[in-house]
Amino acid sequence: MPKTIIVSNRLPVKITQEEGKYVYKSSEGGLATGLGSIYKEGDNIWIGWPGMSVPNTENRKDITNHLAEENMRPVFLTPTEIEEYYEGFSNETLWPNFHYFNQYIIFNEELWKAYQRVNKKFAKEIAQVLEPEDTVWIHDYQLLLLPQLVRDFAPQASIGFFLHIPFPSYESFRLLPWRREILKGMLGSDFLGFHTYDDMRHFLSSVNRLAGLGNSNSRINVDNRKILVDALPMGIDYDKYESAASHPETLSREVRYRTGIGNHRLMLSIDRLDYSKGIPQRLKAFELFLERYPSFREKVSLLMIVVPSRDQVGKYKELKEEIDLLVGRINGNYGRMNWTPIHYFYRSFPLTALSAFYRMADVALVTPMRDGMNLVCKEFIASKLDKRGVLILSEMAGASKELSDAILINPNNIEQMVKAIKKALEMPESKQKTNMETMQRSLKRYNIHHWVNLFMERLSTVKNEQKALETKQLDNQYQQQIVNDYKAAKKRLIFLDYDGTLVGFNSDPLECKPNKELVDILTKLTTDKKNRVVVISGRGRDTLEAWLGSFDIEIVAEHGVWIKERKKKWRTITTLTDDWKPEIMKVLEGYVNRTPGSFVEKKDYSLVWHYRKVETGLGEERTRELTSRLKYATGDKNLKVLEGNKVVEIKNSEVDKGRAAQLWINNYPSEFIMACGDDWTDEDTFRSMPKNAYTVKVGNNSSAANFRVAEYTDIRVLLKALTK
Ligand code: GDG
Repeated sequence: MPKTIIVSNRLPVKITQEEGKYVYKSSEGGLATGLGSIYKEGDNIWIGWPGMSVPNTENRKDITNHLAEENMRPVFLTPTEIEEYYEGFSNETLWPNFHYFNQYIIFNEELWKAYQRVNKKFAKEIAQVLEPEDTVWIHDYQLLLLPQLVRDFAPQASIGFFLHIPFPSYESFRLLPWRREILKGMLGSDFLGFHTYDDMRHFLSSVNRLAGLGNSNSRINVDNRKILVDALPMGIDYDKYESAASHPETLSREVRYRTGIGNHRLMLSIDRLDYSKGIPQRLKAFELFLERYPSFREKVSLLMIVVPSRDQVGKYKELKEEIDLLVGRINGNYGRMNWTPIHYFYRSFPLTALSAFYRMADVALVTPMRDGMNLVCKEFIASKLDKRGVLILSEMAGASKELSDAILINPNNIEQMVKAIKKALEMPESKQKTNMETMQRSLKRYNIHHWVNLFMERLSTVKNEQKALETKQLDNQYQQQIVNDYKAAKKRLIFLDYDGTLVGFNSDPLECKPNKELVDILTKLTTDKKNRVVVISGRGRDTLEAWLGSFDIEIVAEHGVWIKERKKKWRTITTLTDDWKPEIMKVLEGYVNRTPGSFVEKKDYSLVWHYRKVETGLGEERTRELTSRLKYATGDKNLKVLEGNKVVEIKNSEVDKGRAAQLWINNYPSEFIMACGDDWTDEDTFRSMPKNAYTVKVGNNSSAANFRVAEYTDIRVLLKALTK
């Protein structure tokens, strides 16, 4: 039975040493809960670092055995690896870059090398347990290279990747010297999930600019493999937070805390110590609020939990000092005997304590400068059993895309935060309830289990799509099979695309004339009376006539507009009109005016806008605009708009290569049928072929063809083999 392998930097377990013995406590994190339903079943397994350095081999064995009982497998890291790969490259290079704190990035080749080494170490661990049909789900920024490393030794594996932090815009990401290697690592996946659409489009844009790979319908073609990218906001274990809010321990804590804090109204914030969380900005906003609205003094307190993190590292140490100073200043200036403005705790708490805080808070202040998602705001909402309470949420948190009923703020705008605090504290209860209900409904539905199922479903969708598109390499054995069938047949039908299939690409279109080798091949093919050879091309009929007219050959020109059967005259396939051209031409010329490097090609029954020479990205942007504009302009005209390789083509909707090929298939039944082509227009030909036909694709893109070769020269080899 195939298994699922979860991989993350940390295992969902906390190991401590008490009196020389190891004590194991399973982690209560959202991810661990959500994935619990997966990794604890059958042979499934979770691979990761156990969270401490274990130098002794015997101890490692003990830990490995103990964890195996819990379906976990440790990757042991040395103190240097932890320092360089985890604290270094992951947290001092990737973390600031992905959160737009680029001034904090450490660029260091040694740290990058350590990151590569440790990713390889994880890959080795996976290799120990991976079997051909298994699924691998890799998590987060510490393991960006891992998907490709796994792909290298298991080309067929199902590999999913989820990024828990933001993916930065191209302008930020490009700063990293190792940006291409990082993308290559990620593109080893079959499915890549991000929290928000913004993260996903930033990723696609970097892939386009740095790896030169475009996308359509959120799918990218990488090395002959289709991969899927999607926005998949992570949810929380809603039931857990809902039921914790009525747990007796939570209720008794609430009573205790109230005695300490008094009956003041309460605002709550909970974060790990990190510059991305916007803690000083929040404190300044609260200070300004107290200054500006004296009537709220002695009535509202801020309960601020900061969970200790990396406070020996320079930037974090400075941040901690800044927070301490601000809290001291505000409490010193505004505090009274019976009222403390800020209750500040630099420590972590058990779940029931958090739950009591969530219950007590009138307002949650979740104001990060950047956050992949932010689960605290979701937990606050799930804990509000009486539906009272207001969420103030930074628009820089992924969660803001889902929780539009919160008061959304820009954390750089202190004035706006001050107003939001006042608005929240004055919000009528009825309004609080309506907003809370809407958000609760959504979080209940899109909970952590939904997220896990959806991830798995998306991964298997793309795997199925890949299987459906499987195109075999045309090796010697298959080639021989084609040759044998060809020789045995009395009637044969051969469809050949021209550019890219019979000849290579050349920037001078006139250079594409058949050379001596091709003339020889076509002569042999067309002089065999058993053959009907149809060249089926996008080129205009004059050129094709001039180059191929001397052979006993049949021709389809302009992607199926014009056809020329043996010994007959050129004709159009149906009664076509071109009276639509002037109007569409005007639209296209408008785009040529605005887009240097682009031009329009005029054909008898189609117009093509080319943008090969336009600045990368701009052409694609214009294409989106143009195609949506053309949707309206062509709506009543029986035209279709097709996006190709750096072109947009508008043509009569009756016309495509497949329809033209169909005419021969119907009129000239043959025992041997073969079609060769290289681009998206040839896919129509492939799809129109009967089941017993041989279809051969040139190049790496996914295709409906059943065989593939690398270059046009391979087609020549095949055609020579047929006529030998
Ligand atoms: C990443 C992304 C993304 C906090 N203090 C205590 C405590 N917590 C719990 C909270 C919450 C979790 O920690 C923090 O969740 P976040 O979402 O804020 O951030 P991370 O998990 O660190 O980081 C983030 C997330 O991944 C998921 O994809 O949302 O954007 O940075 O669950 O309740 N838990 C306990 N005591 C505490 O004192 N028990």
